[in-house]
Amino acid sequence: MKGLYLVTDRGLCGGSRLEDVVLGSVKGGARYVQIREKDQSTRDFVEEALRIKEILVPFRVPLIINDRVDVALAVKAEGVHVGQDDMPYAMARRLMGPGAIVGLSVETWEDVKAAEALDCNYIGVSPVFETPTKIDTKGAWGLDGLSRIKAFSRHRLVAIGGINASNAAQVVAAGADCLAVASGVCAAVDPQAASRELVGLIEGQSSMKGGLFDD
Ligand code: TZP
Ligand code: MG
Repeated sequence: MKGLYLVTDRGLCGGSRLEDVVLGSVKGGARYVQIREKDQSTRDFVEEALRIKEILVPFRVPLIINDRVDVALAVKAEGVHVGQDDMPYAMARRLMGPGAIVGLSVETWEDVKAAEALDCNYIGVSPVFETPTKIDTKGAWGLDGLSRIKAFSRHRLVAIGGINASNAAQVVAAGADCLAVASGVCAAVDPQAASRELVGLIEGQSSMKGGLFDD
């Protein structure tokens, strides 16, 4: 399984509507979309998630909600992504159910080791590179850290942080199954073209195809 995983950031969309960025990205081949909202009211978050879900349905692209299990349940999203300071993984899994996609960020080796005991659908290697999109991190894993996690972990790896067309192939070569990208798509002049380029780079590094639901 290889694929482009869009992580939304409304603040990076410039003059474009987030919905148009999402539509462009899935037309360009994004396989997963995570809505990440850090300072939006619950009402606005839920309404935005419903609008985006409608966009994704015809593409059969799963909707993943960052942090907010309540929002994910309310809009019947296919998944949720939790970090180490969010609702504990086991609680999120219990609420979302066994068929949902539940992803977990790993920021330290302790997180990577602890995740081995969990049935998460993937671990988010966070961040691979330093990025202005998220500055409250515990430092970057680098390609070397990513390779070491690949060698150690039984989980699929979603790499995130500072990934763009200039480094995507290297990140896949280092062991990423999916590339999660925010600014590289949201801030692009043409999100569809940017997504298509990233998908091409991922597929160029991979002979395998599939999805997070595939085993
Ligand atoms: N988690 C770790 S890095 C990051 C998140 C949400 C931001 C990724 O954004 P970008 O612009 O693709 O570096
Ligand atoms: Mg979080």
